[in-house]
Amino acid sequence: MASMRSKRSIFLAGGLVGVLLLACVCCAGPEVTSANFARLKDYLQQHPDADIDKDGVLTLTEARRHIQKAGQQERRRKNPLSFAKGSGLRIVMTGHSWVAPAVGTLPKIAAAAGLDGHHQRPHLSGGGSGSANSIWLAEHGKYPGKMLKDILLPAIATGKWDVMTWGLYYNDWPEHYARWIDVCLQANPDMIFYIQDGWPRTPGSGSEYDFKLEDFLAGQKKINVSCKGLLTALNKKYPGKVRLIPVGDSLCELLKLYYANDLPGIEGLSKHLCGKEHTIWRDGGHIGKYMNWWEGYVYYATLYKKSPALIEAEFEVSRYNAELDKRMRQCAWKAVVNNPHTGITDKNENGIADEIEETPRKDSRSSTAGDIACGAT
Ligand SMILES: [Ca+2]
Ligand SMILES: [Ca+2]
Repeated sequence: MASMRSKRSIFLAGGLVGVLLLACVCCAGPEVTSANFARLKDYLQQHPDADIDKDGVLTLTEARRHIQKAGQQERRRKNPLSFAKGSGLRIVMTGHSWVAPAVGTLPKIAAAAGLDGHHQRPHLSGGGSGSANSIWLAEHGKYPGKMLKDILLPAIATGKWDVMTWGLYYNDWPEHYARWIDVCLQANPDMIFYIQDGWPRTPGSGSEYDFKLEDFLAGQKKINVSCKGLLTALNKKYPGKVRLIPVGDSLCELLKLYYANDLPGIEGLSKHLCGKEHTIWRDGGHIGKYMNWWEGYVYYATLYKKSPALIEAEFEVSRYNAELDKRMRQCAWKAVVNNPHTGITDKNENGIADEIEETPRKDSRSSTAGDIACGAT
């Protein structure tokens, strides 16, 4: 109950500051303080510690700082800065709306795989505000129009995180990733880094029948060229440290099946074009219903170096269509083992990355992994 009151207080205070900021922008009058604004006066009475210089007057700057601090404390109470090492990975994550689906499903997939101690600490934000550069600025209170939001940096400083991930975005250059990497490696030299790439999208309008598989594959080819340049530059500076989460290649594997009429349960390319519910995309860019599981599988396959086809568990998507789920898992692993920037191979095709097998055996093919030809070619 006390927590609810506290959250409500923070919420109301946040609204209060928003109103005040607007007032300050609109009016070139005297400084707004508790001496001339009743709501600030009320806030000071409720939170006497907000008066930083103890002069008995609460300024707008003091109120903002107090609200920021209360927000940080609330976030840290809910999300500890560090965890003991288990069999799972401890992952700090940035990204945007194309990253968010996997952030939601990966913990459930990891738990179903029997991993304990899988922890995620995401700092996501929509569109360009979710880029590696933007999240860095937000964590330092330098993102235009946004309050300081230091979610990841205090956690990274504990040195108890294993992996950091980002979602590829326009105008993120190697130096934008490098400053994150430097901070991470200083705290934990064993950390490994992953960039989730993008995928091709449909035009905003038109008929689905106008789009050809070759067009999507050509779009992905361009994305792969960009990724190659980025990863090459970063691995030159941090040898073997920066890898790819190849969602783009994997989505193309799903598209190949779709165009081969072998993607059960998927009714169309994009909901905004065909009006159907179960589609690859919902608006031509963001992925459709249940595709969040597919993206989580790609993350799992890359980070844990195992095929999600080896997990004996049902999820929401498998209950919708078990065959679709099976193909999603296969397409995740296929892209991961075939993309050179993941660092993963599976020569004996048993669904376990060769690098984590103690004694990889040739020709010991698993019955559960690799038994679907994922893709038309
Ligand atoms: Ca004061
Ligand atoms: Ca293997």
